[in-house]
Amino acid sequence: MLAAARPLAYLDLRETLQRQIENGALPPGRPLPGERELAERHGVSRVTVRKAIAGLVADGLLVQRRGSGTFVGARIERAFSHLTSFSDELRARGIEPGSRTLSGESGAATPDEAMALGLAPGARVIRLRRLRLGGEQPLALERSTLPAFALASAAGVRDSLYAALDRRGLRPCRALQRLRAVAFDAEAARLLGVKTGSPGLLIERRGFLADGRVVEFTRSHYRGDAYDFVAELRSD
Ligand code: 16G
Repeated sequence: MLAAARPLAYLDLRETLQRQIENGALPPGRPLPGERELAERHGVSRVTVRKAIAGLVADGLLVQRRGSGTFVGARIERAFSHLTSFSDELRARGIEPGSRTLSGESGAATPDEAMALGLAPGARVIRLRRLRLGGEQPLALERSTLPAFALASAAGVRDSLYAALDRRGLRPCRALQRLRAVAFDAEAARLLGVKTGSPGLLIERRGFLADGRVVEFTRSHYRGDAYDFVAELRSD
């Protein structure tokens, strides 16, 4: 029996789908069943299904891709207060991390880079620009600048920068981070597969070694529709 007459049926359906997303019955990236199938399965009208889906899209739990349907959003929770790498965080969540190097070079530090890394102006640095992927999905764009002592060359970084630093015993043990909201410009949006102007999170990280040297200055642009940054706070 259709329940279109029940004005709040879409809220029930929205809650049911939300629960299924949260408990993993509908895992990230999975296409949502079609409108007709959902309507039949839950005994509601297709209008109700459409309304429930619209609400979950607005909440970021579902994403609609033109031409290919509605998918469970692959939102990833990242700790904001632990020093981890992109690759480690994704693997811990059972997602295969990936990296596409867009450019890698070495050159003389600009005044900004010299300041961020605590180097003399003009010192040699290595720059790396990468598109970061989770499975096949682009999730972030990262531009890292490192002092020359940190890496032999940009080519030495395969999938993980921190793995490359680890191999030289130079993984940062402390970092300072700053987070800011941004709107993606056309180039970033194209690489990340989102619309120009979509919201993003810019996170700048300066990573330090135990002896106080800065080993990394990275500007990461994370997709706002894919990430939640979480931190535990204490009052003392
Ligand atoms: C994270 C870091 C970034 C670091 C990268 C290394 C944030 C905000 N940024 O994305 O600073 O360079 O991980 O990841 O967490 P990788 O070892 O997978 O290359």
